[in-house]
Parts: sequence; C-alpha cells; structure tokens
Amino acid sequence: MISCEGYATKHVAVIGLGKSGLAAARALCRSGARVLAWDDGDAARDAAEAEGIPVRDPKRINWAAMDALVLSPGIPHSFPKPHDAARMAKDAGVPIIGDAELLATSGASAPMIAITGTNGKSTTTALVGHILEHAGRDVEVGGNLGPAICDMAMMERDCAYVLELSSYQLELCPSARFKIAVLLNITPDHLDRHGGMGGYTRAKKNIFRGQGAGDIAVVGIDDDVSRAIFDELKAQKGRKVIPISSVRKAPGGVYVDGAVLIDDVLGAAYEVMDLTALLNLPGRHNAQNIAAAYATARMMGVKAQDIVKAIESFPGLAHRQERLGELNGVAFVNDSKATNAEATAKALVCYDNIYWIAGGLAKEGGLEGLDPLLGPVRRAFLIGKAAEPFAQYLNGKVETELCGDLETATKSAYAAAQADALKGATVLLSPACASFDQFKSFEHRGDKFKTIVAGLSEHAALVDGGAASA
Ligand code: UMA
Repeated sequence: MISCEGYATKHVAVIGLGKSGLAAARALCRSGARVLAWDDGDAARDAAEAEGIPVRDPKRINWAAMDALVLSPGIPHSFPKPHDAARMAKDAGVPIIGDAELLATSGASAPMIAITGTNGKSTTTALVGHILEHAGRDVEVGGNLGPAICDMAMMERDCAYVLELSSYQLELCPSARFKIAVLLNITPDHLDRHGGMGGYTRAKKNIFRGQGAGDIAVVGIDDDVSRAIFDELKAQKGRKVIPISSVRKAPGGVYVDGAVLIDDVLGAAYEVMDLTALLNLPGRHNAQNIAAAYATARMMGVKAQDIVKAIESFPGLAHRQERLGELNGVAFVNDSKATNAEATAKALVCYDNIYWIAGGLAKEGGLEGLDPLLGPVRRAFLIGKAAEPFAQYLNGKVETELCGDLETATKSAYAAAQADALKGATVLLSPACASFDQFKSFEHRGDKFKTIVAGLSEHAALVDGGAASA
C-alpha cells in the first residue's frame, strides 16, 4: 500500500469509494491523515464505515478546514457539472487531487512510467510491465488498468511503477513527474467530461507537465493532435522526445515499416523484429502499442534482444482480441471489450476468414463505418437487442443469422467455419455493442464465451492458446 505520510495529521476528504477511492481512503487512514469519506451510494458508504473509515456527507464538511479533496476519477469536478463536493472544495480553495498525486508525493523512489492515449493504453501498459518483469525488474503495474494506484507497494529506486493513466486521472496529479511519459494517440473521447476536444487534449498533455532534463516523452505521431503535441515538445528544451509510428518512418524514433519494427532512436535505423507472427498482438493498432512499449523499455535500459523475447511471450489482455486457441483448424478470438464499431473495426482487419459474432446493446451509429472492412467476414451471427437492426444494416453486404444468444451464435459460427473449411477460419466475438442486455459486463460476456468454447473443446484439444480451457 502507498504511504501518504505527507498527509499525516492533514484533513483530507475522499469522495467516491469505488476501487480507487477506497484504496486511497485506506492508505490515507493508515498514514495518519484525518479522513472524511463519502460515496453517493449507500452500499459503498456502509462498506467503508464497516472497516473504520470515517464517513461524512460533504454538505456537513467544514471545507475551510480541509487540506485536500481526493476525488475519484469518475466523478466530475468541472464538466458536465461539478459534483457538489468538488464545487464546495473549489469555493473554499481546497486542492482537488487524485490517487496518482498521492503516489507522486508518497516518497517512493522508484521511477514512474506513465502511459496514456485514447486507445491502446491498457495493452501498452501491460506490455511494458511484462517486458520489464521479463528483464528481471521489480514492477508495479496499475492505475486505470487496475489495481488501484494506492494499492501498489512502496518501491525502491531500482524498481518501476508502470501506470496507465486516463484523462480523468491526469487532471488530478499536479506534482507528478514521470520519468517516461507515453502518449499513444488522441481521438475524441470523454468530451462531455472535459468540455470538448480542447479540454480533453489539455488533460492528456498533463502527462508531460512535470518533466524536465533527463526525462523522456514517447509520442505517437499517427494522428494530427498527437503529432502537434510531438512538434510542440520537440521545440522545447529539456526532456528527450521519441516519436513512434505504426504507419510511417519516424526519424529518431521507433516505427513499423510494413510488418517490421525499426529502432532509429540513435539515428542508425535497424530492424528489430517481424511482427507478423505475434498472434497475441495482431493488427496495426497493436503495432503502435509495440513500438511505444519497445521505446519505453529501451529507455529503461533493457536490451533489444530481451525486449523481443518478452514481446514474443506476451499473453495479451483478456477480452481484447484474446486468442483462445484453435479447434479443428478454427481459431477462436474473444474481443468482448469491443463495445462499439470503432473497436470492432480494429479486429476485422486482423483475420482472413471471419465468422463474426456481433450484437448486444447497440451504441449510437450502430455498425456505421464498418462497410469497407466486411470483406473477410464470411457470415455474421447476431445476438441480443441489436440482432435485427444489425441484420437489416448488413442485408446485401454479409450473410447473417439471427442467433439470439451467445451460445447458439458460437455453436453456429463454429459449425459454419468447419463446413466451409477455409484456411485461417476465425470465430470472432467482437460485438460492437454494450453487453448489458444479456450480461453484467463485457468481462462477463467474454468469460461466458470462453466457457462455451471450452465446452466445444471437450472432445477435441484446443491448441496454441489454452485460455478457454483454463
Ligand atoms: N460516485 C459518487 N458520486 C458520483 C459518481 C460516482 O459517489 O457522482 C461513486 C460511485 O458510487 C462509486 C465510485 O464513485 O462507488 C466510483 O468511482 P469511479 O467512477 O472513479 O470508479 P472506481 O471504481 O474508483 O474506478 C476508477 C476508474 N474509473 C473511472 O475512471 C470511471 C477505473 O477505470 C480504474 O480501473 C479504477 O479507478 C482503478 O484505478 C475504469 C474506466 O472506465 C476502467 N476508466 C475510463 C476509461 O478507461 O475510459 C477512464
């Protein structure tokens, strides 16, 4: 657990007692801070109180006496409308901070590597953690990709924190100085929380705010917003700035040429590895994640050949194009995290002959944007509330089957793939929909898919994956 000794005897309000807030409240209480905690949900409040965390309604807090408000990342402080506690704290001049600020001021001497971006930050964070661990480093990996920051251990200089930070978290860590700050990409997201694209971009740019001489910025240059940030940082003195790209040459950086990862950080470009065979990191979007993770690990002093070995052994993240294995020549991929068309688009470009399971609770726009990517889709197996509208949308483009539930869809997709016996056949669960009409969460949906696939494999061995039978 993070030590918050700097806050010992200080008066700290903690608002939001979910994953990050509860961990922060515990760490602060243990460090001797005078905590007053609150959650708008009764259950979270009762749970905190039951373990001895003092609870108080923000309306009954004397804000003039508070030293800080630790606000959970999901709770708005500005847009679309500030939470009452944030408004009262601001009016009283109380600093509003988050859990990354508690780590930054904890006194832990391990360098902090921070990773952000609209897409790919979880995979990149996990991959950097995996590479450093593979190289024998002690690391704590967490943040937006759990565990919560305050649940991490206090680490010494020769270790490292690898943090996935969301735009929400980056607004609440004014003193953080990241040894390596990685920005992968920026496309519109969470705009209501940031008052528009300008606010979202500013929040992301905070990742570089505390950096100085000796620090490193790793910046994607494949979208206009990130590229402009790269140019801006490059024009400043102090930190080293490394460009990364999955689509173009990046002089002085790390990039992917065709399918080959190139290291040009020292200005003598050399081929590092061919990415084609990496079944757990398919697609152009993962090429960007790999380039960023490689650049970060090199800057942490890991040798190129050790990074390559670690990338090859990376198991991937659950529910994100998670390869479960192959059954009778048919591969199964769990991409349950793809809850909108944009996310599904990334998966559709990765496989040759796709038996696509889609549907659930459709997002605005439905399957719009996917038309040019439907070429490899042999048939779509549709589930949930979106099944009929998706079938209408796909009419004349792709053959569809209304399957109702996931089990029927998986069995039908497998049967169709076996009957067609095409090379590289892949049953892909990439729903382009939220899960809540039939499941508790995308994780629940993905786990159910794994169970169904494990059932299919009872009479035949699932090869080169194994997650489904775990
Ligand atoms: N709450 C209130 N009042 C409100 C709103 C919420 O009291 O007006 C309470 C809820 O009752 C709940 C708690 O606040 O008990 C939830 O706080 P939270 O939404 O900040 O969620 P945590 O459980 O603390 O999880 C947070 C991150 N959540 C968000 O940023 C929304 C998790 O990221 C993160 O994994 C976790 O901390 C550990 O660090 C999730 C996420 O969706 C994965 N992130 C967004 C994303 O990836 O796009 C940014």
